[in-house]
Amino acid sequence: SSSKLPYGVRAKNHPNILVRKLFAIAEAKKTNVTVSADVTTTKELLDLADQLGPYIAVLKTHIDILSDFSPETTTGLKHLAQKHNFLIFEDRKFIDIGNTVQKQYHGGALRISEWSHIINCAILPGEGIVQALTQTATADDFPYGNERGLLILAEMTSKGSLAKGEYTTRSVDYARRYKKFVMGFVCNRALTEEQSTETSKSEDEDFVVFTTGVNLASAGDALGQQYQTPQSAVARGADFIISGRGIYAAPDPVEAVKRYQEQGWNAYLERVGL
Ligand code: 5BU
Repeated sequence: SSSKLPYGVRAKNHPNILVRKLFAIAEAKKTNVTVSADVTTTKELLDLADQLGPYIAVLKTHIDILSDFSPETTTGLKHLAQKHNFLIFEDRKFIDIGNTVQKQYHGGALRISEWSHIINCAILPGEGIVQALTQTATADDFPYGNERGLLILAEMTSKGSLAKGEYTTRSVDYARRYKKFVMGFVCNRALTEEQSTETSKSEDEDFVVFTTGVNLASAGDALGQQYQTPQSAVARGADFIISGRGIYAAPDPVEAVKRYQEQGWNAYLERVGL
């Protein structure tokens, strides 16, 4: 399966331009780390992005937790993404009818489509949510064309998560149906062998796996979060490991991100046999 192939090979063959860019960044910077920058002021967010930028492939945001969000927040983020060569992933988890999510994604108060390369959605509303977001991002007048992608939230890390079984299988079905915009999944393992009666794996399919809940120092938190190490996440199929508090709340976030980078990268080398 594609998880045994080096990022560089996947970059060359991939039909989706944004995925190519993502794998090329990983290869160039030797990192599969996504930092979840869950701080609550613009200054903290931009400082973190500038400090950690050299060691990450993707910066994940929750833009709605900032107490002082303004256009300066996203102008700053875009600038730092260019300076350090990383992608931005707004973890907005769209979950509504198609007509609503189109307006939440493109336009609105947060203008997410303008600055976030990667977004995600849950499929609780059904296939229509994926169809609607794909329609917006592939329209002739959509200004950011090939530089945007969608991850389907196929599983969650929290205790008792209901994102399993048929929900997860459907996530894979919809990804296969809307490959133009869907680049992969947020999930806890490679889903490439997931098969339903409706869709089956195609020869050239190569979905990207982002795994959250990565932490070297802790097994979980008091609110149901469950952690694993970079090594175990990558061994189970993560192409990109997402860590928040393990990095930004460490005494020295730069020292921490370098540790996650090294461990995530070594686990990747081991998985692909390099
Ligand atoms: P942490 O500090 O590493 O626990 O932060 C994890 C981040 O990933 C946080 O922003 C969550 O909103 C996000 N997350 C998650 O923890 N688990 C999931 O299943 C998904 C997202 Br989807």
